[in-house]
Amino acid sequence: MTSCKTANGKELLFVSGKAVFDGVSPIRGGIPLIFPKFGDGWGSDTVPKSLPGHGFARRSKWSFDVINDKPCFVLTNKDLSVEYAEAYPHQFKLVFEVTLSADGFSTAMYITNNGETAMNFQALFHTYYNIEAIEPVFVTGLKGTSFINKLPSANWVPVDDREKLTITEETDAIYMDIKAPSITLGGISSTSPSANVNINYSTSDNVKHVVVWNPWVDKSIRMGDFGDEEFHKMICIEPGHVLGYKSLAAGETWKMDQQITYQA
Ligand code: TA6
Repeated sequence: MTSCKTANGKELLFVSGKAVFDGVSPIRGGIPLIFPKFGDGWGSDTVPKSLPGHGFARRSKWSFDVINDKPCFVLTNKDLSVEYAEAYPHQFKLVFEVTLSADGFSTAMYITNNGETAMNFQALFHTYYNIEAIEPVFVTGLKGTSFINKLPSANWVPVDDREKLTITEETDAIYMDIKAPSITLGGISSTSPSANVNINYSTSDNVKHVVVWNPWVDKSIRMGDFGDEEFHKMICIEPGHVLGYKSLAAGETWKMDQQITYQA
């Protein structure tokens, strides 16, 4: 999903001007669907290291379908390349749904284990939000939440005590067990200072992990499919299950969803 405009024409999602649309490379922007792996480490050791970073779902061709009268996109293990199927030998079905509303949208992903044994995975919506400038942007709803700071030079910060998280350097943090009912992204519009995007999300087992990411200067330069200055125009707020892994029993389905509401 690479674009969603509100009824008054506000584009909520960011896509890099250098994004690649060759059908195999991950698209730099929109909502990359992350499965079965987010990253190595942090308890994800049972998810094969041979899989590419952020897994194969965002690199695979999904098919359109209508299930229970709802349009959706489907990916199963039968759709995988030999390489990915060998690296992740499970029978699974992913169903991705988008529901539009006048002031936003929601996305849901249903992950079903169609095999005979338990299936371990991580899953996340890697949502890129469109902003006018990074300086005024802030995120609320993370206060009181522990987070892992993924940057090599950083240390573990036990709890974030900031009412408003602002971005003044490369930011790559995995927040655990979000306490607030929703996360709010503010400062996104110079013409409408009170405008914000409200992000509410849930999972079947109510796990609440959220990654906040902005590559800032140096990482932007290192990313070939991202403009050197585009860190001014985006921030990722990514809900999912990425600390440790989810173990899904045979025949079970796990749901992850996010509701995005634009408030002018
Ligand atoms: O979600 C944050 C993150 O894991 C960052 O560490 C950064 O690597 C970003 O994802 C982009 O990853 P990608 O594989 O899309 O280049």
